[in-house]
Amino acid sequence: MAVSDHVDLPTFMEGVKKRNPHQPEFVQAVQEVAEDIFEFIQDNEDYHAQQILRRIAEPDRVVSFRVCWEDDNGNVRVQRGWRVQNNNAIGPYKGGIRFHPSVTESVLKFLAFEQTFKNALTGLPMGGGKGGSNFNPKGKSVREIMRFCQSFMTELYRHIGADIDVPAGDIGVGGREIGFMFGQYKRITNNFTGVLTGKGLEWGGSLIRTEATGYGAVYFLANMLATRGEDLTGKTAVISGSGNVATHAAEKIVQLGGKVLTLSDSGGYIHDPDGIDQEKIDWVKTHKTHRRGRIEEYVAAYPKATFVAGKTPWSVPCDVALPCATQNELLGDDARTLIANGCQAVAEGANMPTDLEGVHVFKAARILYAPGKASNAGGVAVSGLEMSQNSERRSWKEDELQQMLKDIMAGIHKSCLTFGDQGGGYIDYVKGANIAGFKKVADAMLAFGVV
Ligand code: NDP
Ligand code: 2IT
Repeated sequence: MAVSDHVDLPTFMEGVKKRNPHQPEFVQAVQEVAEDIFEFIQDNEDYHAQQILRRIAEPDRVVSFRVCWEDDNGNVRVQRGWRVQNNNAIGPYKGGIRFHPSVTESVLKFLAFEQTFKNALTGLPMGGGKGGSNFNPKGKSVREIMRFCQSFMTELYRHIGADIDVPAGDIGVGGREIGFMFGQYKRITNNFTGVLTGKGLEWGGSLIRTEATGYGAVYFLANMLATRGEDLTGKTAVISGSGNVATHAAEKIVQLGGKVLTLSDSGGYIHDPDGIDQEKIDWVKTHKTHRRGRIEEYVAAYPKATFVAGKTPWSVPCDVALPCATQNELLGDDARTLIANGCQAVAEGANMPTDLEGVHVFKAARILYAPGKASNAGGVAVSGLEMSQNSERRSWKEDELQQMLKDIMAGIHKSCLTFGDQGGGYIDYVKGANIAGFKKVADAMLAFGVV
């Protein structure tokens, strides 16, 4: 009998904590997965003996580097950059780049770990990775952002490649930053290749990549509601964030007949009882993305709305909730409040927005609750399609891509049902997503032996 057979969940987690001191986000992400996987692998000697979960929870490598740049006043600034290559069992490493002052090795390790399962769920051949820097884009000029992106890529380029590791955007990194980084990659390597996704349409990007994460999250939500014979018509939605994912989730909710009540940023949330319609969403997009404004200013443009400083929007009664800002933005008490106010379904647009206590509250209440690795996979899925288009030197039409995105989200939903159906009409989507994602990566790893 393999020694690892005797390791139970608490002992396993003790080891993870010991090996990753001061990395609470990473430990949290591993724990959430391990809780489901331990039960699943109980009877599977191979997964145990080959220590598959232990190996997935140890990144293939973590590259850490210095990023020097000059600000507009000629001051030398020094940031830290990372690329975490978590696992490439089923395809090249793939995952976004985040620029935010809260970025640490722990945050990027948790994101790369989650990405491994998420990418497997899409059905496309992509491994899991994540990168970023503690650089704060807020208040920086466009020239400063360009210089930073160029300096970041001057180190990153040696670790990535179309068949090695393909980064994309995440918090603080959108089309503009991808452009600066792609320009620098091409300048250094003289190689025009699909090394990044989220590119501009003129230089190898894919239609609907910008919309894909938010749209996909709402498609997933609609799939969940359909299991109970419901749809989004007339449903009220509370959404956090006001960036790429939040605004496109809001847009799709409105298109499917729902009413969006809130959006937020790190300063607080706005509540618009009339509903945030397409015209108001367009205002938010321009205001946040192009003018780099704050959500607080929404109330000057739409005076019936109120702004609540320093708070998240979970106390606003709603039918469905979509956390689309950042990790650990929805805590145990918030989950209890949502349920007490009658919320039926939660679909995560962000990565790990619900803390472990909140996850347990949602599970115990048996509501429709989708973890980010299932419901926000639409973004990376269209990134995967962008990679295919680049390899083939072609581009699909918008309606073809819309259909592919819908099909992929429905496929992920089906995988969750396969492994998460608990009987009595309850589907544990966390368990379903964890097991379905794990199984695909684990089976590939078994084929490769001990490497
Ligand atoms: P953006 O940079 O476009 O927007 C981020 C939004 O979240 C902003 O409204 C920002 O507010 C808010 N936010 C960021 N950090 C915090 C914080 N610490 N506290 C409160 N609010 C915060 O990023 P995205 O929309 O792309 O990403 C949002 C989430 O979705 C992230 O968890 C990301 O990992 C996830 N995701 C993104 C995908 C993508 O394709 N872009 C794909 C899958 C998941 P402020 O302006 O004040 O900073
Ligand atoms: O968290 C995510 O899935 C992303 N930020 C998108 C990754 C990608 O490679 O498109």
